[in-house]
Amino acid sequence: MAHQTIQTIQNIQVELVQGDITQQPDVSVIVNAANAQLETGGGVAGAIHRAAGPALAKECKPMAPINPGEAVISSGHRLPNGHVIHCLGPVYGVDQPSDSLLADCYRNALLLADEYKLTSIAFPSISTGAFGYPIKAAAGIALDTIKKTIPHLKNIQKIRLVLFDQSDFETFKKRLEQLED
Ligand code: AR6
Repeated sequence: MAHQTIQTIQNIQVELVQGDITQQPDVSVIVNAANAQLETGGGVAGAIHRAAGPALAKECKPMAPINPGEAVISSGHRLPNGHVIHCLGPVYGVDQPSDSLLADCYRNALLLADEYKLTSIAFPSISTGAFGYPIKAAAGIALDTIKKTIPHLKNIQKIRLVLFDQSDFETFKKRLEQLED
């Protein structure tokens, strides 16, 4: 892996990697930056549905629509991961308050994975593509929420953030370093 950084918070490993969310075979569940209808879309959702195959959209259909901040779980189908957690991020400046709705995504996904007794999870950067959330603010919310949720987790041992672009990876890395203070 080209770029990777690891920090341990209360015995849980928090990792940042630059890469593709569909190429994380060593985690139990990956998170989808979904649309409300849980359909194939662009970006992360397109990549996940393509890799999982059409059975994923079929399984998700009865769970749709979901609301901003909500998380629902499905199986992983042809993905190397057993499960996918689908989160609807806020459209920046439209779904309000965007900051707490984005925090809800990370918290709800972590608590849902933990409830399913899953031990490792990988997130993309939710809302920072088509939904327009500024990356620096989104990185702060993602990492702060992960840190605040960690004391409530019983089963998860590893939390990975997968950043597609090198500049997004660097932004998250700076924010993670600030968390150590
Ligand atoms: N792996 C990891 N990160 C990725 C990948 C990938 N394969 N592809 C893109 N990213 P987006 P959103 C990054 O647009 O903003 C969809 O069409 C990307 O660089 O996937 O929550 C859905 O159907 C960006 O930083 O999610 C929804 O309608 C981040 O992932 C809508 O877009 C999120 O980009 C959701 O928008």
